[in-house]
Amino acid sequence: MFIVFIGPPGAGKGTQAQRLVELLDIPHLSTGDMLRQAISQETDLGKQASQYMQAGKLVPDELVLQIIDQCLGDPQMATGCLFDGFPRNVEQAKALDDLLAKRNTPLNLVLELRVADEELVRRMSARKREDDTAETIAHRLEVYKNQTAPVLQYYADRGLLKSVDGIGTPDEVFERIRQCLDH
Ligand code: B4P
Repeated sequence: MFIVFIGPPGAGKGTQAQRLVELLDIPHLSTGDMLRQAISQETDLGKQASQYMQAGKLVPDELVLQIIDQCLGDPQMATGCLFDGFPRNVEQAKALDDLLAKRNTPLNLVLELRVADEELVRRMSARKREDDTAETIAHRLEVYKNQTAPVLQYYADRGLLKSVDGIGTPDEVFERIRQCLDH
């Protein structure tokens, strides 16, 4: 099963993704985690990605798509995975369609996690990650509205989108996600 997990920054995608991959027993592919790992290991990719992440911008598509293409080549990903934080713009969504079509493995479901801006700011401010300064958070919310929100329409038009209320305890949110999967 191939699932895409979309939501604004700080919505709790990473938090819920960990539970979801355990439940479904599929690999977890988080572009954010992979980029942060590349930065901490000071790889070429990390050096290129760092300036964008610090500024709250999207990392260029060609870098992100290289990672995804490489990961999808792994036999562990042959029958499914959870894409967490990817795709983040319509170009990435189209590129993912092409990559999956080449492998004859269409996307099964797109889950949107919905959280209001005030709560997002509260969660990210409490997290204190390097890219969670007030200025960067504000920019990331803008980027989400301008570049990532259109991806929701892209998937809604294909009948793949299901939306989940992300307000509540992590257990409550996960229960809603489980109900979505049951349907
Ligand atoms: P990501 O790593 O994807 O992270 P995120 O959107 O900031 O957070 P997430 O939604 O996973 O929230 P979390 O569970 O941590 O992106 C970081 C950056 O990487 C981007 O800005 C971009 O620069 C770059 N990037 C990544 N993918 C890219 C792509 N495809 N293309 C280009 N650039 C890309 O939760 C947030 C906090 O809330 C945590 O502290 C958590 O404990 C808390 N929380 C979670 N659930 C909660 C709940 N129910 N109640 C209260 N608190 C909760």
